[in-house]
Amino acid sequence: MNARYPSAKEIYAAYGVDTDTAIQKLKTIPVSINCWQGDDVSGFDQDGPLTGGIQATGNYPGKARNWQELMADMDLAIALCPGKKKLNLHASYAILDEGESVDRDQLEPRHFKKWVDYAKAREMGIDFNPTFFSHSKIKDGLTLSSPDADIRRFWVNHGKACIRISQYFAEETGVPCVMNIWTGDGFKDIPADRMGPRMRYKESIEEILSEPFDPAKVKPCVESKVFGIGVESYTTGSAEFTLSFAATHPNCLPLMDNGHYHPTEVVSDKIPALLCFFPEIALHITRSVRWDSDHVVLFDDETKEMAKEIIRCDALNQVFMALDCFDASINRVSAWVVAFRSWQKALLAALCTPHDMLKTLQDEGQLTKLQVMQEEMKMLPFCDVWNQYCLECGVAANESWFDEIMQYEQDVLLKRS
Ligand SMILES: [Mn+2]
Repeated sequence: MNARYPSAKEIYAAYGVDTDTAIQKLKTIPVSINCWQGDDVSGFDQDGPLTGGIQATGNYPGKARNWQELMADMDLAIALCPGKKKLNLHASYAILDEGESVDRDQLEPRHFKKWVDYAKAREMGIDFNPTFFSHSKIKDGLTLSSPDADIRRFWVNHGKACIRISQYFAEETGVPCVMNIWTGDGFKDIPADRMGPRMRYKESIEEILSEPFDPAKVKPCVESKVFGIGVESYTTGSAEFTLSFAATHPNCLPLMDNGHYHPTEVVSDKIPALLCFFPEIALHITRSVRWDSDHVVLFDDETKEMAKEIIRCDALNQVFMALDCFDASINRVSAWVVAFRSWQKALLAALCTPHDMLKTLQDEGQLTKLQVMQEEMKMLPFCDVWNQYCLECGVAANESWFDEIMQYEQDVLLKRS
């Protein structure tokens, strides 16, 4: 046991917080790790640039160039993080045989068997994402909302293929698969028709969801966005569009990416708003700096506040959590680790907050004392609880994990040219 833990436990207990329970609880909460942090969202099925309004900036050496390297890098990241993990894949990470060529509308479960084997060996479930970007069949920046019926057909078929693959993931791993639909569809400049693309988008998603699936196993989501690079004036899948779609389509969840809103909007406030209406919601946890920049998640105020809302609302069984950040300017394995550990810290801090006491102060109108207590909670010895959690999970609590990353960089990453 961490020498300072008993004292920290006692201090928290005085506020009615059982840190042992918090630690045990956190070990059971799955958080999805996005595979695309390892290769700057390149995927394995094309060599072109990243399109669809997203961008990975930086050119740090050592990017994974194939599935073997990506899995090896992810293994190191996983080993350095406490807590329960889930794997988050994009369809562009299908693993084809040597010389095999399969377009995205023809993908089958067998193209993901190696990922299933990988996940099962590590006792992870799998989340999935059809890939509606970085592909030649994006016409004038549009996929599911294109006026071209052939283009829409291709992408609808891709979505349907992904439903079948998601069902396969759930059946193989025994864990429900969250399947997120996001497209970068939109316009750089002022459109002449805003509703037309949205009506086509609506019909296309409905067609994708007409593919049979077990809603207990496959959780389709729709993710909104405010704008993208080169898609500044209009986004087909806006916040209002996706939220309304999810609200009116059973078995479809809203997914909120906290980089996909106006900079002064906060997802921490949207979580409880949506939980008033949706039995289940999904999150992409990221950090946007002035735009949807997908910076590495940190243990910062809004990250903490998002975790607090999930715990406060007693919604751990209702909120599917996935990281969605990617930074090509720093060591990519370290980026994975910092992001995952930051969200773990946020969850643990939330689990160690005396929510009932604070809620009572609010309900009794003791708002001055509420402010005092909220500030006081920031000074509790959280670090000692974190250390104990990491100790129990068999990972380093302090920055010493970084030594392993640096060793790996020397031994492996820098040898990739
Ligand atoms: Mn996202």
